[in-house]
Amino acid sequence: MKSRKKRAVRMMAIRSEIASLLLKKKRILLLCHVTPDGDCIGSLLALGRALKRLDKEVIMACEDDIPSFLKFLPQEGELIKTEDVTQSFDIAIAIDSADSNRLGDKGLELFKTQDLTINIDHHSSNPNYGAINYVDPKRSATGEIIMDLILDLGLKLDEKLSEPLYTALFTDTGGFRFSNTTAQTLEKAAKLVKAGANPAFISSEIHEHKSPGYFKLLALAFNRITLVEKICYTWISFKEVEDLGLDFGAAEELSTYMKMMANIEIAIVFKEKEKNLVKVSLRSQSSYNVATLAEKFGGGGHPKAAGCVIEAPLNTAINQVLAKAKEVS
Ligand SMILES: [Mn+2]
Repeated sequence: MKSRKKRAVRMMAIRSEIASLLLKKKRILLLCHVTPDGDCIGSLLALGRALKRLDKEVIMACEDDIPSFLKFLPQEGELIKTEDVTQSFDIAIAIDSADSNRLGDKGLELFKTQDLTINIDHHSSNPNYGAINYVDPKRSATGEIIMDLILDLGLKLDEKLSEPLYTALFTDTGGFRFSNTTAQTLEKAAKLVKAGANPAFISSEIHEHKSPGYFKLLALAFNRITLVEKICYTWISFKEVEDLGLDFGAAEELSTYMKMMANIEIAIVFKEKEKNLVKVSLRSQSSYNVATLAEKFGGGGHPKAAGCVIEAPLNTAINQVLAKAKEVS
């Protein structure tokens, strides 16, 4: 209990240090990770909008395109590509990025070359790569930390801030279903709804705008689900994604569906991004720690949800992960 209290005090001290730096400095760069998700885009937009209200010069940048299910969040031109960032900043903040490499090539270069770097995240595998690090694995989403930070900055939550924050919490908890959902998460979600976030609208934007191709892709993947002992896996090739007119970020929740299968330990989705580049999504249904497995391939994440990228043909990647999966438990 004592050490838990000490930790909470230390975390609060780091947060207020970050808040006072943000109040002092003028030019701030916010960066999210590659293949951005609802937590990083939502956190980025909420913090960026908050800082603009404090008359800061804010640039919000992402290495990759925003996936279609999150296009309802940013306003036109609000979020730019890292390759279009030309100015320099007093502070660069990495948001929700478990590792500095997750910022992308250009993102990492931008991050490293600014005066002060801050790393705000909730992945336990985060190696504290910033000059200042606020990494709290007890939070369901980075959005929880950003919400506290915005309140520390003395701002009031309204619809423009609460919509992206609610999206962050909602997506990283799988709609408040995953084991990372805590009383604190739900209390925060309730505050966000009171401040103007519309749960039905946000949920519908995220889940109910699927193209016919999306269902065809799921059908392909479901059809070839394979069970090896308590491991359930499937795969998708980049050609299939392309032929259905989808982008790489499509069917991201495939691993969540797979996890619904009874009596499995882990679910794995192998998704080929391009030739010889495979994104691996790992989900645990048990005490099996998938972050440990992901780390063996240079990836990371949470004990029950993790991922890695393997440079190899699809078949080789599958065999490598299955072989290692049996060593971890
Ligand atoms: Mn997250």
